[in-house]
Amino acid sequence: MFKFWKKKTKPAEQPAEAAADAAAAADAAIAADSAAAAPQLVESAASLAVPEATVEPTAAATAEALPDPIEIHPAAAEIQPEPPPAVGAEAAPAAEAAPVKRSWRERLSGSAFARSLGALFSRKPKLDEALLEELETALITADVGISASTELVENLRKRLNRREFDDADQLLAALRQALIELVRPIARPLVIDRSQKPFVTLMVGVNGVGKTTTIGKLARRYQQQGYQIMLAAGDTFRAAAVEQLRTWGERNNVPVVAQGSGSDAASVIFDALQSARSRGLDLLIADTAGRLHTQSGLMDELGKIRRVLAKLDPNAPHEVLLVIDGTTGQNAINQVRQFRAAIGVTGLVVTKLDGTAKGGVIFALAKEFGLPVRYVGLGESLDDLREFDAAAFVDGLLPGALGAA
Ligand SMILES: Nc1nc2c(ncn2[C@@H]2O[C@H](COP(=O)(O)OP(=O)(O)O)[C@@H](O)[C@H]2O)c(=O)[nH]1
Ligand SMILES: [Mg+2]
Repeated sequence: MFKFWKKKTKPAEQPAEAAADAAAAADAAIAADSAAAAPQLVESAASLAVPEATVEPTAAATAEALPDPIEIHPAAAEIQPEPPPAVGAEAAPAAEAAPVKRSWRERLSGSAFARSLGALFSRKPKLDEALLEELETALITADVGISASTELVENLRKRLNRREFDDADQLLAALRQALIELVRPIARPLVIDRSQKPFVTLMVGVNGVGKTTTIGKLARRYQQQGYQIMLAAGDTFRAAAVEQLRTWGERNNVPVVAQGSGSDAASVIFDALQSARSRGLDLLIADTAGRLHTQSGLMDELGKIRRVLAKLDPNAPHEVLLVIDGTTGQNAINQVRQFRAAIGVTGLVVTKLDGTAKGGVIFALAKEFGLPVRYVGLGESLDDLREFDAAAFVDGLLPGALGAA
């Protein structure tokens, strides 16, 4: 289980964080643009492999008003991420290599979707209009959205009227098929284009959706697949966010490019791209802030990140992953609209589908946008970030007897 995001901010970081808040209030992230023109990197890397190179970043923390002093670990330039320890599997199969991996059903069975459909079909309902209405209500209240729910049920109604179903189980099987067809087009995994080096992925999304956690999981996943990775701490609003990523990088032997909180996100990410490129790394994953998504400040910042990256690589970012919290319901639709307009979105990660999520939001997103869902979060551990699998997902939500019956 990842603990790194829970790490407490060091007392020494507080002034920087307070400054960051003030800066945020003044929307100084943009204004600080010119001040950050000659950015200085703090990199935390390879501290596990090369202990003597470790330098406590306390000097940086006390620098307050000034940009952080340069602190580059001597070893950082020579980082050769170790081949994955015991995980021998290459490429795609590595994702499936976890020994004890909980099933999609185990993870999704607590959702409102699974519970209400389970209750509905377990009482062997009669095939009639009342069943269809109950089904429609269950889908809508499970976040499937009015439009997708209505269409799904309307199709079932037509087939019912054509007497295609002998019993409720057959109707359920037809629903299963329709749900899979709805999400299959968006089950498109992220393919890393090896010709783009480094392949730049930006993580965007509102606060608390799971961006930083997901970066940790993705970095591990790709590291295990043999990619050389760098992270950029582009959520500069909060000292804790920078620290979270930095600590994680130290533990996992992944270089992290960071500046103090309150610095300019675009320049942090720009520097990271330059650095990753000069070292010939494969992947750069950049964190971004999630605050103020309803205001222009953050959206302007994201637009600027894109413009600045394009100066180094006209194709960067190669992937913009919008992270959506699976428990947000229909507000997810607004979030996609806003982030799409601000920076463009090439893929989604839907987190927290375990626990209190109602489960249906992916169907609503599929119907509304058709954007690929690259990954889903089914829990907090590394193995719980899965490539989105349409059939496994739908079967995790529907009553279990289906296949067996
Ligand atoms: N249950 C569950 N919790 C998650 C998942 N992904 C992230 N979280 C939790 O969501 C919280 C916020 O995550 P964080 O990465 O800090 O969000 P950020 O603000 O977008 O960077 C943390 O407590 C994570 O453990 C998931 O798939 N399932
Ligand atoms: Mg974060």
